[in-house]
Amino acid sequence: MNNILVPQTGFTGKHLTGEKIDKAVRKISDLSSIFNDEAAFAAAPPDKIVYEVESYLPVKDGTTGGLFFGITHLHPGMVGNEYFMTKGHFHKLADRGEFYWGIEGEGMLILMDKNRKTWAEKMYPGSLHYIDGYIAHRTANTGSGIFSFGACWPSDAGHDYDIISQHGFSKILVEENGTPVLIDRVKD
Ligand code: S6P
Ligand code: ZN
Repeated sequence: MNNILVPQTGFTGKHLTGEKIDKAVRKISDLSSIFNDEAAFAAAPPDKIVYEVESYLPVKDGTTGGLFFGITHLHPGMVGNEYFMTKGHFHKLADRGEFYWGIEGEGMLILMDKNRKTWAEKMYPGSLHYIDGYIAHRTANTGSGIFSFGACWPSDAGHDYDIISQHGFSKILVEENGTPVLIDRVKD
């Protein structure tokens, strides 16, 4: 025994391999109250996959001082004029930050502070994004192929989905004349 170990988990650049990988799939039917256009949401195929998340969770959820590492793959598509997007969340321990980085395809990181001020950053292969604590975050696929990005966050951060599922972000990302634009969300 020479104390040189072979890692049991790998990162191919786009996918995670090996042990302790958690996989989650989110379909249209899992995303009620996320999209603004309720009629378009009701007409969308419920079994269509919107995004998949692979996460390497080397320590127990809630552990102070540990880190989690994940890759999200957002499929291309629209609900009405809104791009396919993730649910979005604040962290349960609200001061916990996170890194995101673009791997493949084109997307947008949509951010909102506690005062409901919303802005967005373009994501593309090689883009790097620091998400400060107390900032809600969600991503949207603005391209025509798969949009994949990486994430690294503290293992005690947790996820608070309730505020977003009840009140949304104050702005939504829609396609206008083939271009993504962030507009005020007016619920009819
Ligand atoms: C976790 C990190 C990502 C998201 C993933 C799906 O803190 O931000 O791994 O979980 O992109 O988004 P959501 O909003 O459905 O968790
Ligand atoms: Zn997060």
